[in-house]
Amino acid sequence: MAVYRSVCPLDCPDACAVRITVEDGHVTRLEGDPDHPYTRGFACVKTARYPERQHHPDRLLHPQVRVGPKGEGRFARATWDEALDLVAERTRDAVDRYGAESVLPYSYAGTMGHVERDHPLAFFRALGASELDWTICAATGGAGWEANYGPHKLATDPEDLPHARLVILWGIDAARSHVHLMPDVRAAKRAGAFVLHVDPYRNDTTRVADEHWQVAVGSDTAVALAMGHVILRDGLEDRDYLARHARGLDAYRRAVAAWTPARAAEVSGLAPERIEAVARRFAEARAAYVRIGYGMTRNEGGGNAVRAISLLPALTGAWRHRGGGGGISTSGAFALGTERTAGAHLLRPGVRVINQSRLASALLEPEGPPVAKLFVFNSNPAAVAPDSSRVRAGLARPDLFTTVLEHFQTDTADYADVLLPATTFLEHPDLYSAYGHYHLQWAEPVVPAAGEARPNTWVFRELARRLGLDEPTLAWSAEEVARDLLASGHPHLEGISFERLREARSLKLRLPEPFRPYAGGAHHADGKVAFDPPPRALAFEERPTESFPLRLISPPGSHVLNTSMGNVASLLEAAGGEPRMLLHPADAARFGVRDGERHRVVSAQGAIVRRIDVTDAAREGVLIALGQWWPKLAPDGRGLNDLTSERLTDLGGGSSFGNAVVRVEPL
Ligand SMILES: Nc1nc2c(c(=O)[nH]1)N[C@H]1C(S)=C(S)[C@@H](COP(=O)(O)OP(=O)(O)OC[C@H]3O[C@@H](n4cnc5c(=O)[nH]c(N)nc54)[C@H](O)[C@@H]3O)O[C@H]1N2
Ligand SMILES: Nc1nc2c(c(=O)[nH]1)N[C@H]1C(S)=C(S)[C@@H](COP(=O)(O)OP(=O)(O)OC[C@H]3O[C@@H](n4cnc5c(=O)[nH]c(N)nc54)[C@H](O)[C@@H]3O)O[C@H]1N2
Ligand code: SF4
Ligand SMILES: [Mo]
Repeated sequence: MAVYRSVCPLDCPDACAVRITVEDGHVTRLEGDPDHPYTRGFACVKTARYPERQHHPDRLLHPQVRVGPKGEGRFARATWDEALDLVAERTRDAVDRYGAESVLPYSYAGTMGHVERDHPLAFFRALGASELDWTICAATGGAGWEANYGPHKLATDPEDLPHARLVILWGIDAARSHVHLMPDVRAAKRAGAFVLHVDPYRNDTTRVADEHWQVAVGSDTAVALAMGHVILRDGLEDRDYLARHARGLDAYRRAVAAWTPARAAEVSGLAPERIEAVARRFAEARAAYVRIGYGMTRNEGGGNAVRAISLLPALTGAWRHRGGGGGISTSGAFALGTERTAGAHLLRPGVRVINQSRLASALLEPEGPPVAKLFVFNSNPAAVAPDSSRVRAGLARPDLFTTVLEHFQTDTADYADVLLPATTFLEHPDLYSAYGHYHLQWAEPVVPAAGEARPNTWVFRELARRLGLDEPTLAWSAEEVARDLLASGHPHLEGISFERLREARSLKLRLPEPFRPYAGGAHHADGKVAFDPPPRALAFEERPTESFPLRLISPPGSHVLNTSMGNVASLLEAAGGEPRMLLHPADAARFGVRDGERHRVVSAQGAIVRRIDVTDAAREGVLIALGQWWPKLAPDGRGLNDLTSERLTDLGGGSSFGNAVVRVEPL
C-alpha cells in the first residue's frame, strides 16, 4: 500500500490537494490532504468516490470505431493507429473540402489541468480550426466583473475571510459548490460576522446564514441597486476611496436614485426594511465580504447583476479592510504564461469563433462553412449544452465526422464516429491553478493508464504528426508545458520554479502583503473602478406566461459534478436514485403536482419527465432541478437541457440555463 499526493481536477473552485491510497495498482481511497492550508484534510462527498469512477467497469479501454447508426452507441474495437489514421484522414478531407474552419474543437472543463485542458487548443490553432468561445459557465460573471474592475479577476484571499465583519453569499450554494469556503464563513460568524444568503432556493448554505433573502430569479440587480441607493442616500459611502479610485459615480448615483428599496421589493419579493437594514449594516461593517456565485449569472440579466453586486464593496471601500471585498473568482492572480501553451501565437486573425452555448445552431445552421469535423474532449455537450434536442439533431448529421475523447461512453460519445479512451488525473501529470484560492499545484500520475487510455495531449501530438503540423510547441511534454506556464515573469510567480513546485506540489502565489485587491483601484487603463455605464435592472424578454408559468433553475447537485460523476452508482443512489426537482406547495396546489411523483415538465424547447418533491425550500414560482444527470440514465432518457434555449445573456455571450420558463403536467 502506498499513499500519493494529487490534485482534484474537477471544475470546482476548491482545487483540492488530495491523498490517494493505492493498493496492488488499485486506487482504494481518496482523502483531502490534511497538510494543505486550504483543503484542510477533507474532500467532498463526490470526489471521495473517485476510486469507484477510476475503476468503473465501463471505463473506455480501447479506441473504437462506430458500427451502428449515430446515437445508438455501437462500436467496434480498433487499434490506436487505425483510429488516429482515420481521424487524420477525415480531418484532412474536411480541410480540403471546406477549409480549416470546418474543423471545430468542443471542449470545456472535464479537467481543470492546464496541460490536458489548454495545451490541446494549440493543435487546433495550428490547424486554423474554428475557435470555440467558452461561454457555458463563467463568461457572464467574468464579463460583469471585468466591466467594473478590468481584466484579471481577483478576490479577497479566502484565508482572510475570518476577518470579515459581514458576509454575503450571493447566488452561490457554497455548501455544495465551494465546500472549503464554509469553514471560513463559519469562522467569520464565530468572530461575530453577520451572514446573509441570497438565493431563491433555501439549501444547505442557508443553514449558516443569519438571514436568507429568497429573492425572485433575476431580481438581484434591482436589490443591489437599492442597496447602493440606501448607502448613498445615507452618506455611508467611502468618499475617500471613491474620489481616488472610482469613475462614473454621478451616473451611478442617478441610476440608483430610481431604485428605492420599495421598488426593489416589488421586483424581488423582499421586505424593503430588510434591504434598508442590510445596506446600512454592509457599509458600517467596513470589512464586508460578498462572495458572488454563478447562480444569478445564468439568466439574461446576469452580467448586470454581477456588476451591481460587485460595485457595493467599492462603494463602501470594503476592499481596504482585511477580510472585506469578496469576489467571483481568484483565477486572475495566477498570471501563468498560457499564450504559447494554448497556441495564442498560432491564432489566425479573423478566424471564425463559435459560441459554445450555441452548439446546436453551429451544427445545424452555420454561418460560413459547415462544421464537418467535430472533436469533443473534456466535455459532454449532448448533456450540458442548451437545447439538447437540437444538439442531438446536429450530432446525428450524417455528413458530420465526430471524434470523442472520453473516460466513458457518455450521451455525447454515443454520437461519435471514433471514440478514444482518455486517461484520468490519476494517470497523467498536470499543473493546476484555482478559482477559489491562491495555491498553484502540480500532480503526477499515481497509477498506470487503464487499458490503452492516453492523455489528451498525447492524442493531439499524434494527430499533429499525422497532419504534418511541424509547430514545435505541439510536441511539448507536460513538463515543458508547465515550465513555459511558470515562465511568465509575473511577480506572483516569482521564485516558483518547476523544480520547486514539483518538490513542494503546492505553493501559494507570491501575493503582495497584505493582499488587498482593488484597495488601490482597478485594472482598467485609468486604474479606476467603473461605475459607468451604471448597471441596469433589465426587464426580461422571457417571462413566465400562462402556458409556461414557472421559472426553471438548476443549482449544483450535491452528489454530482456537472455530469462528471454521473455514472457512479453509489452517488446516484445517495442523490435519490433519479433526478429530482423541487416545487413550492402553493405552486404544487395550483398545478396539481403530487409530492414525490413523476410529472412531465414542458418548455417551448421540449419535455422531460421528472420526480418532483414539494417543499417550501423552493421559492414560489420557481421549479428547481437538482444537479445534472446523464440523460440516458434518467428515467425518460432525457436531460435537463431538453428544456433550455440558446438565448444568450446580457454580457459575455453566456448561456442562460436559469432563464427557462416551463409548466408542469401530470403524466
Ligand atoms: N456539488 C457540486 N458542486 C459543483 C458543481 C456541481 O455540479 N455540483 N458544479 C461546479 C461548477 S461547473 C460551477 S460553475 C459551480 C457553480 O456553483 P455556484 O457558483 O454555486 O452557482 P450555481 O450552481 O449556478 O447556483 C448557485 C445558487 O444560485 C441560485 N440562483 C439561481 N438563480 C438565481 C438568481 O437569479 N439569483 C440568486 N441570487 N440566486 C440564484 C441557485 O438556486 C443556487 O443555489 O459549482 C461547481 N461545484
Ligand atoms: N441545464 C443546465 N446545464 C448546464 C449547467 C446548469 O447549471 N444547468 N451548468 C453548466 C456549467 S456551470 C458547466 S461548467 C457545464 C459543464 O460542462 P462540461 O465541462 O461538459 O462538464 P461535465 O458534464 O462534467 O463533462 C466533462 C466530461 O469530461 C470528461 N473528462 C474529464 N477529464 C478528462 C480528461 O482528462 N480527458 C478527457 N478527454 N475527458 C475528460 C468527463 O469524463 C466528462 O464526461 O455544464 C453547463 N450546463
Ligand atoms: S470537487 Fe471540489 S471540493 Fe470536491 S474534492 Fe474536488 S476540488 Fe475538492
Ligand atoms: Mo461551471
